[in-house]
Amino acid sequence: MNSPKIGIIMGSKSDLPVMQDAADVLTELGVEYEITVVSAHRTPDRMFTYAREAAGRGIKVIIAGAGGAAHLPGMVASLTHLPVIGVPVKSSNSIDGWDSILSILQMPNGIPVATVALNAAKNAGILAAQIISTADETIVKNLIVFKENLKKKVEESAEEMLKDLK
Ligand code: C2R
Repeated sequence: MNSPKIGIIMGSKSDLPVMQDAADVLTELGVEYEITVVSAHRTPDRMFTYAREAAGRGIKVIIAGAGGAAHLPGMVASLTHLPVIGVPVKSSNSIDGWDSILSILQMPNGIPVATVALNAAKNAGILAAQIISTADETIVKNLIVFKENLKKKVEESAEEMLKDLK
């Protein structure tokens, strides 16, 4: 078994129902990952250690999900040179999701966080796999199959719709 290339972190275990989608799509794409809870607010020392040590452990991309005053992705990005993908989570303490989105999206110049749509952990997983695939032909092949299946599903649903309308 290879060492994990993607680190999935989230501000609370309550984010897991959303963040699980990132883990599931990475499994489908054949990408090793690790997954844990790290909070900038509640566990600042743990966040500091995680962000500072991730690259040394072989992590290539970090996916960070958080809700409400979602400072985790940006703070992690400030502590590492690794690309960070932020997942805004519509959590129990989020007013309407915009708070999570804007606190991850509106980063100052110099510290980017690649922000996906609200609760879009699946896209974060796909994007992380695409970044890793620039140096891994197996993942390129898996991504091509994945995209081909997406296309097939749409074509099949279009055919079914046509049959239902007849
Ligand atoms: P609880 O359910 O544990 O109260 O957490 C979490 O990501 C979660 O969505 C509620 C929400 O608080 C968020 N949280 C953050 C951070 N730590 C926890 N946004 C952080 O450091 O950014």
